[in-house]
Amino acid sequence: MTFDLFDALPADPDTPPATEPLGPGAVVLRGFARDLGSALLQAVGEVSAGSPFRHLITPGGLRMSVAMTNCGEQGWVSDRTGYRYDPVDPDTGRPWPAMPGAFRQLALDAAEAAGYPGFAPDACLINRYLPGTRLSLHQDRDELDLRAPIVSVSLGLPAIFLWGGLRRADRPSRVRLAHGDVVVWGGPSRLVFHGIAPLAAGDHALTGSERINLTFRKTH
Ligand code: MD3
Ligand code: FE
Repeated sequence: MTFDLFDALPADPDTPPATEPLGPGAVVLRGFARDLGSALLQAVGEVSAGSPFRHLITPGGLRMSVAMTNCGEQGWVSDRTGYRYDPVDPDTGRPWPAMPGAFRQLALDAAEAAGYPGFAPDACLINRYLPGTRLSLHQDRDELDLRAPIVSVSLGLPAIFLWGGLRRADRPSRVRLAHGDVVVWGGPSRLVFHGIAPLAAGDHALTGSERINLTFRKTH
């Protein structure tokens, strides 16, 4: 066993990305998607050309602050009647754009790196944040198979992720998610309450004033 001063230096940008356990079944893969950032963002542009970003209405009648679109066989939507996965974009009347191959491969690779081999998502929800946009504490439980993990990819401006517990009242901890960070949530962490604090203003080289988040899910 050796220890020297190099151990105290900041990580070389070329070293493999670190994996940080976040909780039972949940890991942060720091920078896992960093090199893919511009290709992923270009694909987001193509998806949103077919199914534009929109502010969904919650069952309670509130307009969501985050703008959303989807790609893949299923898309998450909300309206006055409730939340659901739908194979058709209600705004265009057409199926959601196909999931780009680079998205599918990244989700598979990240899930495997986190210990969930063979992840085959049928939905990718794309969230767009501008300064001030927030996502209040919620659980994701509209998916039929809660054994599959969710893979999330952060692009553009950094955000503070709020990570609570299994009860809404559990006080959340705060985790900074930056461009290229990938988080895999499975096992006992799949049903934790979580959210995003209001986005701070900034200027990112690839997205300007935006944060984009991809969440890959197996819904059926
Ligand atoms: C933990 N999105 O779309 S991604 C969501 O950054 C959502 O846009 C946030 O929460 C965002 O539902 C957070 C991280 C995330 C996604 C789903 C989870 C964490 C999760 C599901 C269960 C537990
Ligand atoms: Fe969520």
